[in-house]
Amino acid sequence: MRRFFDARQLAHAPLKELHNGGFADYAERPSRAQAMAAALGELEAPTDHGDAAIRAVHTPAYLDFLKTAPANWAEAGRPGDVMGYVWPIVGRRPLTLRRIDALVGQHSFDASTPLTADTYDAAYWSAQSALSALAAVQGGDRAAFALCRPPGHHAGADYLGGYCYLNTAAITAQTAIDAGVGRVAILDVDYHHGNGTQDIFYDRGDVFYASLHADPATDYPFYWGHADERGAGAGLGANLNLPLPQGTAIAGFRPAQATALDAIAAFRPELLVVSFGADTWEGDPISQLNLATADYPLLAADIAARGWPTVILMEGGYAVDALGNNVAGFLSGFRA
Ligand code: Q9C
Ligand code: ZN
Repeated sequence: MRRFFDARQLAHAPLKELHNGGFADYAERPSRAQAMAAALGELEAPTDHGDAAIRAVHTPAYLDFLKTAPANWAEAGRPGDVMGYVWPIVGRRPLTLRRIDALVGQHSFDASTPLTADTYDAAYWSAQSALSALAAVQGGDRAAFALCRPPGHHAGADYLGGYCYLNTAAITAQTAIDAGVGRVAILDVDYHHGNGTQDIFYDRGDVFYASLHADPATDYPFYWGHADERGAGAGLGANLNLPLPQGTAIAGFRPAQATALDAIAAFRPELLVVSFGADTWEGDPISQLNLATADYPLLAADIAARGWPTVILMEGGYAVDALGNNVAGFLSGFRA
């Protein structure tokens, strides 16, 4: 299986995030990618596909914000990385504001996703890795992997959050649709609900989103991912959330994944995009599911058995020492 990664993805390195009432070292750190790269061996540099695919998903105002916020923040005398500290509550009237402090609140939903001068470039190359994996599959490969970092599934059309800036899964799915693929399914098996991906395709019938994740009644991102969110308009029925209780192990996870795969099969996708997170692992420092390293090849084999051309994109996973084995295991199961 071809695997894509660009060294420019490493430059994004925020210092701290707000975590449980204090500032903690940023969990989505460059060493994650280095650990995965060490375990996976040779990785291919992506082709630069340009930014049309990024602009097909994200709004012009948001992309402008991502590119200009770090300089505007510094100019306003704000030390450190760009991070929101005031947000418009739901229902607040739309306002056109220029002040950087207000803009960051309008384009984010948490205080754990700082923006640095290197962020846009790293996220751009993360998206190019995803697009290169898509190109491999469109070229006839059965499956391909992109070591996306920063991750993407929490980013919406006009907002960042959850360590995510550009939604790589959405960019991949939309690019396939624009190339003439009729139906794309996204299977999200990261620990967290992929709120950004859900939002982007919520009223669309051509992209099916299915997610397994810790119940948002107890877990981030709280405001999305509940079982009664089933899509809207033309997308009604094309969104499937399967929240799992904290502590769920393979005995609960595997049948839930089968439920998601059955729903995807009924949709008859021409392409599958997998948002893969290894933060479902039992030792993950910020998560509460109980998958073992040996479970990942099995879960991947269950997906592979369905036979759909598949683009696998990296999302979360924060136990840096275990990450390489968990990701390599998942990919090995897919090959089987
Ligand atoms: N105190 C991904 O896995 N932090 N993002 C939660 C809990 C945000 C995870 C704070 C977790 C985001 C891609
Ligand atoms: Zn996650």
